[in-house]
Amino acid sequence: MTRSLKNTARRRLLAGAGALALFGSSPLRAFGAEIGSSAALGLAEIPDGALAEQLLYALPGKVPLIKKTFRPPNFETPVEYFRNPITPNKAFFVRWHLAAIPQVAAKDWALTVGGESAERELKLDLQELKTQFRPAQVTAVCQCSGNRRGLFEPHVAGVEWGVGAMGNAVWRGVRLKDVLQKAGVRGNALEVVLDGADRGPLDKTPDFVKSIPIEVALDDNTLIAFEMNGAPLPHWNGYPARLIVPGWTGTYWVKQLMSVKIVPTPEKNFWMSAAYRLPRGRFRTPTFKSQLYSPNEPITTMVVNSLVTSLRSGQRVPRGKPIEVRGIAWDGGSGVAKVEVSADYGASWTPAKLGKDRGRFSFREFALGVPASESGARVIMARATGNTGETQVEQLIHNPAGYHHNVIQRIYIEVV
Ligand SMILES: Nc1nc2c(c(=O)[nH]1)N[C@H]1C(S)=C(S)[C@@H](COP(=O)(O)O)O[C@H]1N2
Ligand SMILES: [Mo]
Repeated sequence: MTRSLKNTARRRLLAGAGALALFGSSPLRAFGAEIGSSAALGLAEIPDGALAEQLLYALPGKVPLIKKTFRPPNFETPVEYFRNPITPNKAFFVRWHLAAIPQVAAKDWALTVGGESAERELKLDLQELKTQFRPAQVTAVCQCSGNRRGLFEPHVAGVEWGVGAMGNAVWRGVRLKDVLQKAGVRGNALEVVLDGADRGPLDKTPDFVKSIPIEVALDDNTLIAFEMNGAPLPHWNGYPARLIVPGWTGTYWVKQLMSVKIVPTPEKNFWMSAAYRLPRGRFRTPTFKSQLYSPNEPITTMVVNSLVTSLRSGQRVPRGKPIEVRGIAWDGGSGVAKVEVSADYGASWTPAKLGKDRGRFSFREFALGVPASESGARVIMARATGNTGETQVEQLIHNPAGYHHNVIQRIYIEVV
């Protein structure tokens, strides 16, 4: 390690320690809150950034989560929960755009399937949905497009998420494909439009309606789920049924799903034509071909990413014992090919051991013991690569809405 690097590392270490000291004196001393600060995550240069203050709050049925906004409810999962490759329902993040979220009772709920490109209209209650179609299951990451937006430099507007606007669950339900085929898919079908029960007549925000390409709707992995990790979906995560679009960012995973329409033209409501868009060609993710009517394009699949869950910047670790670098990695559905760890600011990389393969849409655990025979400052980095060959970036790829943050963490620790 060069002298200047060592000095930088020390400064960061102190900055991280400062942020930790701040939490030490607060009543909200959960480790998740500490590790959630931008400095502790090794993802921001400034320790007193947007994420330095973390308020924990428990919604009904949830453990205390990091509160971003109350109306609409936006709550993120503290890092400590990501030590489990499956995110518990009670700790799963909550993201809504509209303030009026109804309590939906199973007995009152029905799903309407129709649209101009459907042969017929169906109305299915929960029992019919569960019994008329073959069950299907997938383990998949739901991550908000704007996860880590709060770490953008320069800053962008929106919910200032840390790293916890994501979760991994075993989703069980039926294939959207089977439901669509029961309604009959006409040859001119282009998109499938999804609407949930949430809407606010008093809200100025337009109703939250999303569409997906017909090929994605007909993919075997796209589900209408009514179970999450073996239990009914929590209210906050879309009870009684939601869409699961493995590999695609959370925005398409419409909750409290009420209406599915097969259509021959692109859906152009606000949530498709204005929100959740990226400058065209900036990322190497698949293109949503029917939505290319403006200079930007809809976000589609997630970019490859990882999160170290065993260390935080500012931490001191004992000399003579390997430094345990553990965490999770995921991508947009190709599956994690490898995770490499560096303890010398990226000069050399060592492959970590990957954990159990739960399928290509799931979090994949990784672990590596890094020798720590000498005392001094270290910079720990982890870099995931997907089966497409795509790897995490060193420099943020900026975009106006603050999506796709997958910058490699730089965690400053000290071996003592
Ligand atoms: N009905 C409805 N579904 C929705 C949303 C919403 O506002 N309303 N938000 C979407 C977005 S942007 C995300 S990131 C995910 C979040 O899922 P979760 O709250 O279960 O974590 O839900 C999606 N489904
Ligand atoms: Mo989102």
